[in-house]
Amino acid sequence: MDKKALITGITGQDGAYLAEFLIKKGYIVHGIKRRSSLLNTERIDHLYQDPHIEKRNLILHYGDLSDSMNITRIIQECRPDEIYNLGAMSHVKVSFDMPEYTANTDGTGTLRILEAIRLLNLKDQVRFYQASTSELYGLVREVPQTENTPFYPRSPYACAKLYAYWITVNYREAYGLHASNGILFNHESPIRGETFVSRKITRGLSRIVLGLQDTLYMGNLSAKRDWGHAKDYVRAMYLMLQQETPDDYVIATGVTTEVREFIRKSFAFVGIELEFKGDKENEKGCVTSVNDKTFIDKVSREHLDKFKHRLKTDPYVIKVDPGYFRPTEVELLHGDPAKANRVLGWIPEYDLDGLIEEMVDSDLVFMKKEDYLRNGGYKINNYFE
Ligand code: NDP
Ligand code: GDR
Repeated sequence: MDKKALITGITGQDGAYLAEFLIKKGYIVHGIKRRSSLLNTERIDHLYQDPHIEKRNLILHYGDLSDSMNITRIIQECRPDEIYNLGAMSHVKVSFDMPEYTANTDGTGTLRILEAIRLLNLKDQVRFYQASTSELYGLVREVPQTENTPFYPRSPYACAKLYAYWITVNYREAYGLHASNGILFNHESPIRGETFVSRKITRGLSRIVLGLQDTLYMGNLSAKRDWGHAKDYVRAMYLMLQQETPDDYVIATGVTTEVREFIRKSFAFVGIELEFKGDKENEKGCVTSVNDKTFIDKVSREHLDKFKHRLKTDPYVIKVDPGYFRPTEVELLHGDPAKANRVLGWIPEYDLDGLIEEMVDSDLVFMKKEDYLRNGGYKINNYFE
């Protein structure tokens, strides 16, 4: 019999990669999607099958983590072997604006699933994965962070995820549930949400070199993150649920990099050298040189001429807007994945340069399409945020 998995948050970055990964392994994947006024299944469009086909390997259910009856009914109907709880209000900055909703979805939402498993008497049949996060370390107590590093959350998001972490541990200890926490450090990809810093940079850069935008406004350039590729990270989620014994694992690359350096590396992929001048909210990223050949290879000759023309009057492509600062910031994350390496045999395949190159290339393709449409007289979006 085919194994069945249920994924909350299937329409998000990780949900899409995980669904693809599990389908390739022969799973029947059930996913929970939210009702929205616009279609929200773009990331899984290539996996989505006509609902009229009888035998499908991807089945979607309308639902929401704030609705316990709905969650319980979906679990009862699909009786999965594995549940991956990836659904969340996942934006740290936005969680300061929506703390109660974040607690309800990211914290209590996890409890709703665990309770449904218990009430439906499925605790011996279901394995549960909780999407925990390096944000739990917040104001870090040690460097690098391991499974034993104490938590110090710094946002409503992290506080909600702290509850979800511990309720997962509690259901494991109290009821013997096969429940594991993946303490995942930041992971990105070409389908990362547009307002997370990595994607904001690769999209902004693509728009700037194509002349669709002049300046990219950023927040805290000094924050350091341990960035990996989402494809590597969903493999780790799967591996956790294949273990005999449930446990909690740090998933990270072991390398930490400043936001400023992520920006510099991204621009370097299209042949642009940047220098940062000034400090705090007055810091700016200034173009100091352009490698014509790289720029032409990645973008085009026509755009090179326009870009150089623009530099004559304004070489500053990055500026800081304090509106993007967070009331309490997580300045440094740096994970130690030794346990995952040892126990799960998990080793990431991507490094940061490979990740950035894939993201820049993908966003250039997308923005070239936008440029083409604009030149053809069609309306394109501004993508303000
Ligand atoms: P995304 O923001 O890309 O996806 C979040 C998913 O959750 C989307 O499918 C979203 O639906 C869904 N969702 C949001 N609110 C609800 C709700 N109330 N009920 C049901 N579903 C909801 O996040 P990622 O894929 O990047 O992350 C996956 C999980 O991993 C999240 O829990 C995140 O907090 C956690 N995490 C992520 C890390 C990362 O670096 N990416 C690192 C560590 C943890 P919709 O598409 O409709 O918005
Ligand atoms: P994070 O990711 O908060 O770590 O949470 P994000 O990419 O939003 O921020 C990373 C760091 O970059 C700084 N930063 C900016 N961030 C954004 N979004 N926009 C900016 O303009 C900007 N400028 C600087 C931030 O201040 C921060 O220090 C992500 C999410 O996926 C969570 O769900 C997940 O749990 C953690 O990663 C691990």
